[in-house]
Amino acid sequence: MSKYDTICAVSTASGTGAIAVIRLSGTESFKTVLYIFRKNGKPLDINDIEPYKAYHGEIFDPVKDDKPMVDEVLVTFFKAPHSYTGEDSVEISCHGSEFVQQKILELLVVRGCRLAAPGEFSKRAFINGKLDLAQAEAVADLISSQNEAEHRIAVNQLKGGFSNELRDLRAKLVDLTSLLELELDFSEEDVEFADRTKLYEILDTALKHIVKLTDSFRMGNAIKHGIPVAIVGETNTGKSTLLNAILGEERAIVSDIEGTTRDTIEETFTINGVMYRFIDTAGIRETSETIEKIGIERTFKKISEADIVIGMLDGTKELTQIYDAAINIISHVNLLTQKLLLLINKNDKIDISKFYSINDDFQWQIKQTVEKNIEDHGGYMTDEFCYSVTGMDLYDIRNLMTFYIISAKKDEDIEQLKDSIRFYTKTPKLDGNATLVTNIRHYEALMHAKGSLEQVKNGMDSKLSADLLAQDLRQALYYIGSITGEVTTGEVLNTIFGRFCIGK
Ligand SMILES: Nc1nc2c(ncn2[C@@H]2O[C@H](COP(=O)(O)OP(=O)(O)OP(=O)(O)O)[C@@H](O)[C@H]2O)c(=O)[nH]1
Ligand SMILES: [Mg+2]
Repeated sequence: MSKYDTICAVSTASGTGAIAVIRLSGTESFKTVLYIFRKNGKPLDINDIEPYKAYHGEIFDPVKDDKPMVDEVLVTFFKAPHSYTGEDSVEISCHGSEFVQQKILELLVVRGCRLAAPGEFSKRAFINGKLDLAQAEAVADLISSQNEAEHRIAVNQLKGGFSNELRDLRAKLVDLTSLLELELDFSEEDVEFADRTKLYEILDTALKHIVKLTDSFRMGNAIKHGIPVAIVGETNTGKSTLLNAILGEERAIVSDIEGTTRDTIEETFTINGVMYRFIDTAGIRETSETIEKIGIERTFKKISEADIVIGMLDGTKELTQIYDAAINIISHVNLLTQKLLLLINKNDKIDISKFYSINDDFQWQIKQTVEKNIEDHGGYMTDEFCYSVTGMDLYDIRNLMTFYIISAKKDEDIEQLKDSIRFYTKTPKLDGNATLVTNIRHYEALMHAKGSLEQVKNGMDSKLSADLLAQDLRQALYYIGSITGEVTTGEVLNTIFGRFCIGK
């Protein structure tokens, strides 16, 4: 299989649409199409083709005696290197019938074209230097983007914003390496050319830069996959009912049997342009049942990964039980980094006046739990701080139990809840140039680079020789280069492009 063979694929979504686009790329693509294309009943001469112009005509079957028309089409020719792949390419816009699409592909394959593998067009664009790896991955992100924030990140990455930042970073580190390597050449003479203070300075800026990028991953990931909102609480509190109500569909099974939900159920939902990932979890209770136990372990894992935790409490229970359940939930979140919304559910079945006079002892316990939580995570409670992490002031915390008394079965309560969720979400400030890392491959490479740079720093602290320092620096350079594909292996390319769809 030569890198130069000509490939073809349907590039539009599979199924029947008004039109479909079939794409070809490779040295033979013009010739192949001309063999099955006629304009005004006549074939076109390859030398007369004007690229970037749409030709109206017919695809016909040249093998059959009567040379029947297959479809009426528009054909555009792209001359290398000015095409997506950097090779000669052709796009055939045909009618969207699946039969027509398959028939045209068949005619192309009979003429020697090969069906493209997933992502092969983008892979060729990368090999031919039209896109770097991060940009090629941005193409995939752009195609799958579902909201404004996702779209903006993908466009920025596609335009090369992220790649440029990495190039700057790399340039700094290359400077550093060459300074150290200069010392190597004179190692016999035991001199230090590279000013160590200057080295520390460059290293620190590079590290800061990397940390900024890796820190953005949590946000980037939230934008790409939805901000995680875990719905947790004891069994039968109405968690699944709430999930269904938010989504407006019967996604999770609801029943009055305790322990109905055994596994986590995740579904995305967009509120005011921000995508959330709501996670219904197995109800927390003491159980000896193995599978349910695993489910509950997952619940705790989901709590720790969520940005927002919705703690469901059953309002029909005894006050003391509700308080205990609330305290249990509070103690499982990190109020410094996570938002907690405690909901007392089933208000349609209770007399809410029972919450008006809260038992002092329990108020005090809840306040203690909140304060301890914040202190445990290295924070300090002031009224202002309390508000910033919980969205409630100290007074509210003391009266936590009177806060959100809702019914998961009442539409107006659900609408209010959605408003609160939106209100408590710190939306990322995304100016057009903000670089957010959204790709796990990039994140891992940056974390490795960070590790290597920290090694260099430690090495300098303990006065390691220049050659050992340079070795770690080269490692860092390798990892950064792997993001844009400056250094890469065939295997890595295959995994990356293999995740694309065919025709991309
Ligand atoms: N009256 C009333 N009943 C509710 C409300 N929300 C949920 N329920 C009922 O409470 C019972 C349990 O609801 P689920 O949503 O299955 O509870 P869950 O928390 O998911 O329970 P597990 O999956 O067992 O942990 C069902 O019978 C629901 O119809 C509510 O606001 N009012
Ligand atoms: Mg459930």
